[in-house]
Amino acid sequence: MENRKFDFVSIVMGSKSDYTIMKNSSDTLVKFGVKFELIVSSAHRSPERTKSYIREAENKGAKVFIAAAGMAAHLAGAIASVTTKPVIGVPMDASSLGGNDALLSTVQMPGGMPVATVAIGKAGAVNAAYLAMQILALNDSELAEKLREDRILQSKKVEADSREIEVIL
Ligand code: RP5
Repeated sequence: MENRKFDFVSIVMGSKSDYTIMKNSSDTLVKFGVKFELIVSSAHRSPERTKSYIREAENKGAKVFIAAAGMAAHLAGAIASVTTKPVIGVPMDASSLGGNDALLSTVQMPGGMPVATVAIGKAGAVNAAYLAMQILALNDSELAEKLREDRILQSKKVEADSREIEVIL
């Protein structure tokens, strides 16, 4: 059988408990028709599985990795250590520190080992998907056009929302 490769985004979460928030990432990719894989694998609890999955996903055509983790969040950095594909880190609010622990653990990478870190929680999950698509769109004009159209829709929504409640003298 022909071994067909296609570009996709890989979403890795440190725990199933991250899924409620990270569904916002996968839903955003679905909305734009972008293929993705989504798995649970932990930097701490299943380091070997994480490493071997990243290598397999890269071989299958993963072009961007989204890594979501909370607390002492090392998942994005651990993934960055085994691939040169772009890694986007989403800090999860999973402790009494409100996600600030995960934000700092994710963003403070040493030079030469980047993780593009987005906001804590839902906005970060959505933006991770957008950023991943913007990276794919560098080589996909159809996707680039969809992203341009989405910006126009966002602008129109602001105007429509304002019209519903605005007071202008
Ligand atoms: C992190 O610890 C996970 O990414 C999750 O955000 C947090 C708590 O995990 P659970 O104890 O809920 O599995 O590794």
